[in-house]
Amino acid sequence: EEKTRSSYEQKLQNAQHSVSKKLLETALAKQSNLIASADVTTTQELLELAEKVGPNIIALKTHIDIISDFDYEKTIVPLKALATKYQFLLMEDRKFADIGNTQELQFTSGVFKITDWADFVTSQVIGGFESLDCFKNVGVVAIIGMSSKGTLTTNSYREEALKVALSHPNVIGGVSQNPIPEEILLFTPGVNLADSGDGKGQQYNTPEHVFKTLHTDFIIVGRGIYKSDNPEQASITYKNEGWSAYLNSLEK
Ligand code: BMP
Repeated sequence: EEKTRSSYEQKLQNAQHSVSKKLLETALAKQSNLIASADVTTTQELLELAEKVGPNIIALKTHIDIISDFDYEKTIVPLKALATKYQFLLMEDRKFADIGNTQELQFTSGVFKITDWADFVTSQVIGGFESLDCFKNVGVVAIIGMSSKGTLTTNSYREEALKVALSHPNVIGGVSQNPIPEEILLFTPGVNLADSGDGKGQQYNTPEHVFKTLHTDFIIVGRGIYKSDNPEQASITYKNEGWSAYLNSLEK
């Protein structure tokens, strides 16, 4: 007998962290489990994409260090305004992977000052439990397993990574291509309706597949949206596909 998943309402009742609550509330309010990955390289492209997809997403995932003309006032201030206008969260996919002290500096200093604007960040857990202590004011999404071919996140690595993630109060979720315990939220990148890979190691699944087999909570879509001829329409398609795949995964 196949195990059923918990609904967003059930997860919201059990959520401890303010960012988990905000994500689940936003998902329910917008009937969306879509996170758009904004892997564009200029401020203008970033803001234009946020404006187009904002109404349909629960979070915008950034790689802020690929923005070639980054400027806090011109990039972050208007991005935050769009996040407020369209009610989405900002997820900085920094994938911290160092000792706690260095991560703290990378999080708070430099030009990006991630701590000032990100609602939640991604981090490797390879630095151990205490390396995550510095992310006090945000939620952390721990990298448990990667979507790329040949990744070193083996079964035994994932098991150990999960122990860190599940025990740390700053962790709200995990990135994985495998099911994880329901205490934390599951974020799944590598989602695309048209392609099975990108020729650079990325491996894609459909929304239907990841909700049915992984019981994921949130899908992360990059090129499927921002490379599309019509990103706004593509965000609606992924939003609708993701939501109906979620509803289907509740029945069993
Ligand atoms: P795309 O849909 O264009 O392949 O983009 C996927 C996004 O998710 C990228 O920003 C990538 O950095 C991120 N990602 C991933 O693809 N696999 C992982 O295991 C973890 C990620 O954060």
